Amino acid sequence: MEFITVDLSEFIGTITFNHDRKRNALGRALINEVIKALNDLVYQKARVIVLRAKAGAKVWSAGHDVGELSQPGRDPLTYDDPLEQAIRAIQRCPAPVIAMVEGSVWGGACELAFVCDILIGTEKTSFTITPARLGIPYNLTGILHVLNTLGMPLAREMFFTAQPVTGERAARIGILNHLVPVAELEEFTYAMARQIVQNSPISISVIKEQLQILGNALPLSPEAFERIQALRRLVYNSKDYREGQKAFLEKRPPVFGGE
Ligand code: YXS
Repeated sequence: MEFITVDLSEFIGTITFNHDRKRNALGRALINEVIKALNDLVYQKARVIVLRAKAGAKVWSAGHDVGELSQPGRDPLTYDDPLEQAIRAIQRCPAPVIAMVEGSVWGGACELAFVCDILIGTEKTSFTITPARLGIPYNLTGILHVLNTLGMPLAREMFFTAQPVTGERAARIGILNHLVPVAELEEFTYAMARQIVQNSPISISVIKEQLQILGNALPLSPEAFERIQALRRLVYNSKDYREGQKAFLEKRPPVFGGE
């Protein structure tokens, strides 16, 4: 594996992001390795999987690889986008996935962390939801995942301001299951993983899937769905979408005109 490392010990799998050069950006190649690792670990009877960055990481993941976002006029977050595939792989994984979040989390990586079953962070953890900073409409399932995790007031604040939420606030409002000192993060996370390993894997996998089905059960009329797709097309056909990516690649603040 080029962009991650994988380990399995005493029924506990570990997937570690290992692409510091791009701050663990979620490009297609890295995502494909994560999905393969999840499948391999389940095949090898892992009963819980820890998803993490390397110890001491300042950035857990910088989110979707901006260089791989679609050209203007095309949907940037389609069903088959690698990030969406990774999100579904975590949701469908029969073993609980614990996000051990050391460092800052950006954009689509926030959603990837939010769909993990348990999130454990430190005072150095932060979450920044960035679509509005890049002129991106985000997508329906992603917004549902964020809404389910944050609730409406915080979801609005994070989407509209694109400002970081600190680990301390994330723990206080329930995004993080636990906030522990950096020095204790690994020990605390793996102690919880060992607790899970002692329980019935078949019971846990069935309860996980029931929670998944109920968590995503929102009625949506075909008309509402079509309206949402039309709204999203407005954004990814906009000049703002072009400007968001251009500004990032030119390492300058974007100048949005709202059209
Ligand atoms: O210039 P070089 O070649 O050295 O590469 C730099 C960055 O360009 C690269 N890099 C990324 N490349 C592609 N996609 C990314 N998301 C990304 N992030 C970083 O990594 C090299 C080192 O970055 P640098 O120098 O900025 O590191 P730093 O330690 O000073 O700052 C770390 C970050 C994470 C604070 C900074 O890299 C950053 O702000 N990255 C962008 C975070 C972001 O806006 N992510 C959202 C991506 S779009 C997304 O996830 C969804 C589509 S959405 O927006 O809808 O949620």
